[in-house]
Amino acid sequence: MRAPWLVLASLAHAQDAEEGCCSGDLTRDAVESNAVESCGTDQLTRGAAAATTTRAPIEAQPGAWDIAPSVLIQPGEFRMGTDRPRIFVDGEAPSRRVALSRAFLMDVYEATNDDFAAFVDATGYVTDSERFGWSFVFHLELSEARRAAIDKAVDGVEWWLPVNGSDWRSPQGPGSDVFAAKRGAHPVVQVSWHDAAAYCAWRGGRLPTEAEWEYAARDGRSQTMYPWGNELTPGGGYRANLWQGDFPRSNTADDGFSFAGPVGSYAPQTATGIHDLIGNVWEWVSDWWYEPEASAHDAVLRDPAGPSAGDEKLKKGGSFLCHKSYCFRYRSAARHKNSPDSASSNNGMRCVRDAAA
Ligand SMILES: [Ca+2]
Repeated sequence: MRAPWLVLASLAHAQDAEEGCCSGDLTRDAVESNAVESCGTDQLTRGAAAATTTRAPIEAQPGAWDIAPSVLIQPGEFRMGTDRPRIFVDGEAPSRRVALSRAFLMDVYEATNDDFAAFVDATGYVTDSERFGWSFVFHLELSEARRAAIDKAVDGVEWWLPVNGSDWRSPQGPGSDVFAAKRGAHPVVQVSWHDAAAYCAWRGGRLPTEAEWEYAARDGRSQTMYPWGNELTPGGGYRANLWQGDFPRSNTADDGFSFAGPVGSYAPQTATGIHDLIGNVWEWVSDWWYEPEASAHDAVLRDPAGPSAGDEKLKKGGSFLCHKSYCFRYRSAARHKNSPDSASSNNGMRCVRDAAA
């Protein structure tokens, strides 16, 4: 049975971690070693035991781009990042001038279970979570009996539990089939960066760079906190699926959803008509993790795409687990990371495509 001290420890950690995070730090190794002390899901990596088999390249399927609607984003300049970082260690600062030279199409919605099923049906693709045989699930998404049967956790983020049999089709493990539960319009989760990149390649697109993602999210308002402005709930209305209540134990779900909800459940977050950039699920972007150079503040960076190699991939937007008390990462400038084979029940993606393609 799951020891109560683990729950108590997690709550104490949450209260102490003003700059903490809700969906980084999840590594496969962390579960086995039980020795990682930082927070969030970038501890949720999987280790090197599996998923080392080389996959066949994914071919773009003609017409697959059009299985989901997209909008045209025109090229332009903006200030990326912020000079008022809320989580300094995440490399939110400094702001820097960025120019994007090419127009691109961006998915209006996060990729859904229905979308991902079309990809799997066409290619027979096997995700990293299926190869490993398990993935990470937020504790409240499981029944008390299921939680009690799991005797492993990650130090500091004990609300993330390794669940055998959890994958994109059954994000909370056996018995949680998304199609049986009519969750086809929910964002696909339990997908690694590898899986996300493969899906976008099949669509004839790619993952956005961090710069493209943030440019689309800023929507011409160069330094606002959120895509729609500086107020989280303008006029009292919710614009994103986040966490209300006392993380990680009590979620009042005032925004309508305790966990991930159907894509497009709120009004578009940008004038271009894009939904759920902030909240619902984290979105992988193509860049390897890096921290911006201070010297880049006044230089114009053209089409930045991050370093050529690394150990962890960037993700943007925050998720339904984000709360200001613990994971204030539901902002346009916020960023976080995970190993490219990690997957969790609050991480998905959306794709882009060069407009000229
Ligand atoms: Ca919510």
